[in-house]
Amino acid sequence: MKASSNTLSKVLFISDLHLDPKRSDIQSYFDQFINTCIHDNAQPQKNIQALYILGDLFEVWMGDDASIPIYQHSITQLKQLVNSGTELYIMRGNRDFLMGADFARASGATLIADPYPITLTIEHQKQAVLLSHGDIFCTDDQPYMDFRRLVRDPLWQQQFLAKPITERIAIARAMRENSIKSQSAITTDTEISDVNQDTLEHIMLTHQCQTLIHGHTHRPAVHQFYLHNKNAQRIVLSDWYSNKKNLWSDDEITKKFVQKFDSLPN
Ligand SMILES: [Mn+2]
Repeated sequence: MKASSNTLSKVLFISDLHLDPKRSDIQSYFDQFINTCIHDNAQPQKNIQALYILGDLFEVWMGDDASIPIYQHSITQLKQLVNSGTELYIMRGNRDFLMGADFARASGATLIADPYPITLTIEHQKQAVLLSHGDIFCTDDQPYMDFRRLVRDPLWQQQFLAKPITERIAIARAMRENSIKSQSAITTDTEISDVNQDTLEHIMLTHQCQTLIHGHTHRPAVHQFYLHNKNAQRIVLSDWYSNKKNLWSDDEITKKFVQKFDSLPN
């Protein structure tokens, strides 16, 4: 097979796009990204096998009934990507944790749990890789972890989603204002806590994965460390508005570099 230096790889990982109708620049990057994938799927040997979106695809999600109409354009884009041959896996983040079955149906995505172990074939070797949004590792921020436990409770979600949309928006606004007062990490992106190393090592060991890919902290990097006396790595994806839309592919996990979306072919 002829090697091509300027094509996307087979499995892609992105997170923290924070798509927002008010941010047309990010929307147009997203459109360009999806169109590039669809274009590649039409080329022999250039198809994108899978796209993993590891949380915070959307800036806010107030329930499928409220938010699908707002994000219909992006959802249609995702569906077209799936129709062109890419498997789409989406994890809920701390912004869009209320994405549900109607969203999955409309976008063609499979919603995946957090954390989520997968097997990637890297340099002809199968490797266990753990995927996460990343906020589960931020255990130094106890107020945030308390908040997370509350809003991820199925009963709380059921009751929240049963309320009228206007009431849900008001509750979310009040929660945000409350969190600003308490200086919790969910306020602004610069205040997001970083991960706790002990927590993530424990979770990686539980899943027997030496590689972890996550987003959320908006601190893109590759961290190398030892886990059970073996090399381990933690790949942190960037967000799409302050750090310029980086993505990771399964190729790059071996190459250890971040590919700028800006460098993708038009
Ligand atoms: Mn997040």
